[in-house]
Amino acid sequence: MKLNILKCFYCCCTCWKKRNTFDLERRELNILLLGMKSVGKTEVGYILAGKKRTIYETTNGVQCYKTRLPKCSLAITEVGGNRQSEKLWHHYYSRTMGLIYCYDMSIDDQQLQTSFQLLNKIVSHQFMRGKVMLLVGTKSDLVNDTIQLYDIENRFALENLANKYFMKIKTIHFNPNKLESLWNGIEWLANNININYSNLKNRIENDNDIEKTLKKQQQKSIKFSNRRAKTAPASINSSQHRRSSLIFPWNMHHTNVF
Ligand SMILES: Nc1nc2c(ncn2[C@@H]2O[C@H](COP(=O)(O)OP(=O)(O)OP(=O)(O)O)[C@@H](O)[C@H]2O)c(=O)[nH]1
Ligand SMILES: [Mg+2]
Repeated sequence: MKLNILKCFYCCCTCWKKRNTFDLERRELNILLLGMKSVGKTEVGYILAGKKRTIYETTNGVQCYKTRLPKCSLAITEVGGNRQSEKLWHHYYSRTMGLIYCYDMSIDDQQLQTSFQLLNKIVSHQFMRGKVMLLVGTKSDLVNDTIQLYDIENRFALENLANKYFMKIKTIHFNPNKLESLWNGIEWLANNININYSNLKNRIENDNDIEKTLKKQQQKSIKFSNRRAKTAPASINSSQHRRSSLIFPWNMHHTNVF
């Protein structure tokens, strides 16, 4: 009897251990890759996916990259940085676990400020608060006097930003000829997500539910506002009342780079 109990206990422990290891191996972390137009998001994405880049076009819509790390894999989603694509960024906030935000280190001060204003807008969004962010200063190979990371941290008060929105932020330089810093940053990002994985997963489920409800309400109000008023003059053509074609992410151009 005693032996049976011991056997059973041993079996349960092995199963539990196996299940946890298996779960960790299967883990796929959803990461969002954002930044202004031409800052180098696609460049970073291709390097992380281990693919050679042959097309140098701007990203219109979405591009996905897969990266395998020792303990998990990353599903990285880049959304283009042009004005049209920028409007779609928020559709991806609720399902993301971490953010890679790129800014160009070779641009002028005015554009740098714009880039950080955009970053503030992202992290203040209700679905992005409390998440992990890797801040990547790209094109550092193109500037002679590379801006020091602590200058960026001080100038844009990144510590305050992290405290205000309960985030973890790490800043790195990206130089396509020296990739060590990028890989260290990615490891940091993955580790921090893994530490908080189950909480983040629950949070994402909740946020997705909230987003669905908000979308339903929005669609209802669109339908309602498109209804023709009974008092409208007969000359108003019904086609004028047709629902405008909305831009939703599932209608967009979508490319996978695996
Ligand atoms: N020298 C150098 N060139 C870079 C670096 N990062 C990107 N580039 C170049 O900058 C150009 C724009 O880079 P992309 O990766 O296409 O920029 P993006 O952020 O994806 O741009 P959108 O998709 O339009 O939002 C390309 O010609 C890249 O080769 C870098 O770190 N160093
Ligand atoms: Mg791109």
